[in-house]
Amino acid sequence: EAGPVTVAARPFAFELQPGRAALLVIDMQRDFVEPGGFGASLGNDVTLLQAAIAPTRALLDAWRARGWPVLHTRESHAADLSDCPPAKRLRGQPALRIGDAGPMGRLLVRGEPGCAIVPELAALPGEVVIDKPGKGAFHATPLQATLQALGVTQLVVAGVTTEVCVQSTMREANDRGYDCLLVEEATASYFPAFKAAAIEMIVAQGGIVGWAAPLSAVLSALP
Ligand code: TIU
Repeated sequence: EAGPVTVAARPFAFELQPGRAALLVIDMQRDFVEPGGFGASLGNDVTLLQAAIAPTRALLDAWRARGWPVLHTRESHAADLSDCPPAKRLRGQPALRIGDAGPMGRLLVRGEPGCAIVPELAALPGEVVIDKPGKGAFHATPLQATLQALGVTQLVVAGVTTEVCVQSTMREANDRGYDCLLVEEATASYFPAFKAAAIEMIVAQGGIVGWAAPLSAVLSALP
């Protein structure tokens, strides 16, 4: 592979290593992005998340064209909910709970229509899909072993929602020694102010969690 390339990022340049930098697309599932799913059941305006689809697709196209590693995650549970802590399922007073049947099937249950990644971003054969019962993608998943097997040391991160599963995953990855770059247009939140704040939290203090950059800075840097 070629040597590192420099992405103009905050808080300072990100030295992206071709072939070592995986694209990690977090939870771009119908259950978060479309009406009638888990995100809507919590009272959220899901249309706010749809802006992340096209920029994430641009990253996928770039990674796929170069043959670089792509991984997707899905927040999901087994049909018997054995991997869903009662504290998660019973929290609050949502319209529907995890495992309840909605218009896209049972919320956040593997194999149900709503659990699928949105069609624009669906995984291609050979791409890794990690089913994760938590918000962070390392908790109770094979993600760490998978990244090690691929020789990945850096994560370029997209997906939803910025301050929940994306930030949790970036913090977990940071603690495991990965350099993480969040692509700003390729992530979204039900709370735009939380998205902005999460990005600031990540890059503050000399990149205490990682880096952030606009999509154009990433795409224009790729060899
Ligand atoms: N509710 C919310 O903002 N997010 C989640 O529940 N999961 C993810 O972020 N994927």
